[in-house]
Amino acid sequence: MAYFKNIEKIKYEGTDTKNLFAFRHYNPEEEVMGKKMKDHLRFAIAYWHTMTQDGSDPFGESVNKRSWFGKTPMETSKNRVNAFFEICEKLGAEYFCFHDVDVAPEGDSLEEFFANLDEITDLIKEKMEQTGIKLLWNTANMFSHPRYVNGAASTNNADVYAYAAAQVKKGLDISKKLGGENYVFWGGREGYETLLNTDMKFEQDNIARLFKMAIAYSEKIGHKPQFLLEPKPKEPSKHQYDFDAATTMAFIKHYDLEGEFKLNLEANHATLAGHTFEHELAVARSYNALGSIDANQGDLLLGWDTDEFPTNVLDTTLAMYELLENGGIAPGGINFDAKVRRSSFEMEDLLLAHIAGMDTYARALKSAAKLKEDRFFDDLKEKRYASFHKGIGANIIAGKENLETLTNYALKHDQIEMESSHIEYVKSLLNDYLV
Ligand code: XUL
Ligand code: CO
Repeated sequence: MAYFKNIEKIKYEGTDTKNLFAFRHYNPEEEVMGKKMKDHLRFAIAYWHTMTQDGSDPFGESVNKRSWFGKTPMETSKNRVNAFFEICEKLGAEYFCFHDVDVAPEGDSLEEFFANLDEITDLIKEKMEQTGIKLLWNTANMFSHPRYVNGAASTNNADVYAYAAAQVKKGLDISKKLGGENYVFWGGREGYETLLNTDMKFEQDNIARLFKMAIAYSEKIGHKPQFLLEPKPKEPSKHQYDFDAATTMAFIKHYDLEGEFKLNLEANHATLAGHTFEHELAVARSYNALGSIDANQGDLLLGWDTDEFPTNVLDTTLAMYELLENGGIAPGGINFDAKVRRSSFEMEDLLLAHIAGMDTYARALKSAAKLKEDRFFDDLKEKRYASFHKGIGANIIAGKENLETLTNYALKHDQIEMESSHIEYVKSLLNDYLV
């Protein structure tokens, strides 16, 4: 059964089209800098927002109209698989991402949950084979159920820790079964509410222990996806341990996980941490740890995670520039961790929202490629740091100077000529690059 009967596969029609269900900028086969747009962008659809979000909020009940509800939770889950792959195919998205609980009901016991997962992932596997759509990453939801009130790997309760470990093991088994290219850990409740009753070091040691068990198990089963940690500063925890890219890198380095883990960075999490998205991407890139991205945007007037579809061309261009500088994002991708607004409650809004996000990233790719080809930022930075390319600056970089030699130099050159950045002019020129 088709869920979007009246909507054909979305095609590129250019900016003159009046067709709502068409790409205006995303042309998958078009080459940008010698590579197909689809291979630069590696778009992935998020199962949770697309299939399970109902549009409810703390002040109102669900509003989303969805036609995949069956008579039992398992029937609904099966219907969702069919609807989900129809969405991915219609959008031409080649990847997808999911949490264990998104795809199968938890039932009354862990054994039942695992059995449900086996049945549903068999169906997903079939769909993947039919369509050629691939698994970018999966993850275990270790934050929604009441057992996780005090965290999963950071819990005070060893039985909860064991339950979380079982979910991770199953997640890796599923990753192997479906050929997952990455595996994500987002520490939803790995953090604390108050330090009054919290041993921060003990909890972080335990988190690292679980990660090491995951590495050991993936080696044992001969399937090693790229492991990714996803930073977020707060929500649901008041303070989350993986606050931002820099904090998460400190954790990775402290526990000798470098090389094993990279980062999955999300735009809205960056802004919640008080950073721009490009800042987070640049930090990760400086550690050679830029793994994948969760594409969305927040509302800067609100202090929570609104997970909106990305539509800001400047922000996404600066993000895409970081991805190009990184030499691409593979084996990661661009996953739309984004949900439709409450007022967009029709089924077709799921397609329209993704089209908007994909078109925005396509514009960003074209803009970023032009910036790179023109050496816009390269020239700017080269000029800005020019004093380190010659004379005393070059000597500093070469390690030839010390505090005494620099003091002798400074005494003779204390009337320093400074240069203006003309940054307003730079920002105005940058606007010319936005497609
Ligand atoms: C929550 C969030 C998660 C992770 C995966 O803010 O971003 O959906 O991406 O658990
Ligand atoms: Co995310």
